[in-house]
Amino acid sequence: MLPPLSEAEAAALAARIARDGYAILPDAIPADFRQEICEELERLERVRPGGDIPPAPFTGQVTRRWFDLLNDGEVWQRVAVHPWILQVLPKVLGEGFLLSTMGSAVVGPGEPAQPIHVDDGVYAFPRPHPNLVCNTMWALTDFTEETGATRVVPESHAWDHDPHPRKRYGTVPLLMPAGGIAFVVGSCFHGAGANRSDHDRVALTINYCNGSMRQQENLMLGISPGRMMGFAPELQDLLGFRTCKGAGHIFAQDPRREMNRHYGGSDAQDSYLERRNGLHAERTARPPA
Ligand SMILES: O=C(O)CCC(=O)C(=O)O
Repeated sequence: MLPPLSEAEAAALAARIARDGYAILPDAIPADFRQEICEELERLERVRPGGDIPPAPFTGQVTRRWFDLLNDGEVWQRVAVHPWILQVLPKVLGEGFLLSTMGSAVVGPGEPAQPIHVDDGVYAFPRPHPNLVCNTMWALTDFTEETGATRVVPESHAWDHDPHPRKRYGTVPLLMPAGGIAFVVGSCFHGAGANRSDHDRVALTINYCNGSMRQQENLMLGISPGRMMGFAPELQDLLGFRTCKGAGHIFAQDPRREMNRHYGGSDAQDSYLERRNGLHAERTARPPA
């Protein structure tokens, strides 16, 4: 069990994120929690081998990305509500922020560097703008130059343009031993580094957004309702059971009440959740050229 950050620690971290566009929080994932997550990733490799998307230049040729994780093992419910992240993000994204997307980023040996990009490009708003997105990169193995630590362009979050695909930027690596979590705001230029080691760089990318923005992964439609009703209230809030400045209502109220009326008592055992693993090969087949 992690003791809470002090208010001063949380404020200092938020100030660094505001200044640089990113900040590292070391020793944020206790060893037993890390072990549980790694075992769950091994289980996913067995049931949905190679990750949930086919190899591609941007997302990686030998990088395994699993999504829709809240429909998988229970451990993901605890990942989403990491207490230190929940302490820091109100200072970055404002109250009422939402979980936006959860994915793994298991970068295999030999993977070249990912193109430098921003995570809030999905909104296509003119820059600079208030923080819409904050990613949290979870280092489950050491993030080093050799293993392909995420690379960021310091202070780029304040720039008035998105990265140019062919331009080379001055990047720095987010070096952290396994167990660290790095916060990277959505407008900060960044990308996974090249993995020149002989082993996987195992990471999660757990991404949150301002509470009035659409979530990047369609969590509201994707998560089985019966299952969602069993989640902790703070996770339900992150999924949209609470309105943010009036956005996201049902009958002009927080959705929690209507969700309980509609789905309270629903069966958490949704047979589709097993069938979806069986659809893996179909889902990840490369489209015909
Ligand atoms: O894996 C990383 O280091 C960065 C991942 C990332 O930026 C992305 O997939 O959008």
